[in-house]
Amino acid sequence: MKLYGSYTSPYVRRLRLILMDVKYDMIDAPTSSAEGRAILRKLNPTMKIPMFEDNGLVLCDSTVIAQYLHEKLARPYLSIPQLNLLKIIDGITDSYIQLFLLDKSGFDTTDDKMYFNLQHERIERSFKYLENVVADKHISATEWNYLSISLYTSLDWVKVRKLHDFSHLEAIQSFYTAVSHRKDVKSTGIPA
Ligand SMILES: N[C@@H](CCC(=O)N[C@@H](CS)C(=O)NCC(=O)O)C(=O)O
Repeated sequence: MKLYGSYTSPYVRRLRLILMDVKYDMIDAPTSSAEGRAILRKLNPTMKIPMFEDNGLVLCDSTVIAQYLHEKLARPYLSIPQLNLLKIIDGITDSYIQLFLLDKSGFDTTDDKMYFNLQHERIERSFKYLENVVADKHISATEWNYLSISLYTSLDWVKVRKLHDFSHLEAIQSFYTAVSHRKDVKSTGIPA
């Protein structure tokens, strides 16, 4: 099994966390480097990470890769309502990835422009929604599964990149603090 990605990507980190006790090869292929892009170009038309390869099967989306791995490792995957929550977490993550790339491309993403406003509204509404979900314990630090892993990796990415301050959201902040102490979370931390 080969996982292609970077050590900074929140999507790749989710898979690194579910593969903690499994033998696999991690291939460093960041989308921001020419070398990384050359590796991805050979197999992955989306040119996004994570990408995963096993016995000639190439998968290029974290949700699909996670489903494949849970089936292969005979672990229970997420229910439909949990997958829906995962997509709300992904909504925030994807919007911030877009804003991050736009910012790196020289745009001022705080400008009052339709595209930027759409991302900001999605992010704000999704954070408020997830605050209630976490307060109601539908995602919890004590239930370590692909959903809690995904929420944590996205929260940590937006925090480390200084993209979003969620400290006023009590349930999310407590979840984040509790999970931060985990050994596997520490060992997969985003490099400075
Ligand atoms: N839906 C994809 C999203 C993956 C994604 O956006 N990855 C980012 C890195 S965290 C990426 O490859 N960005 C490069 C680009 O958008 O060109 C998944 O869940 O795997």
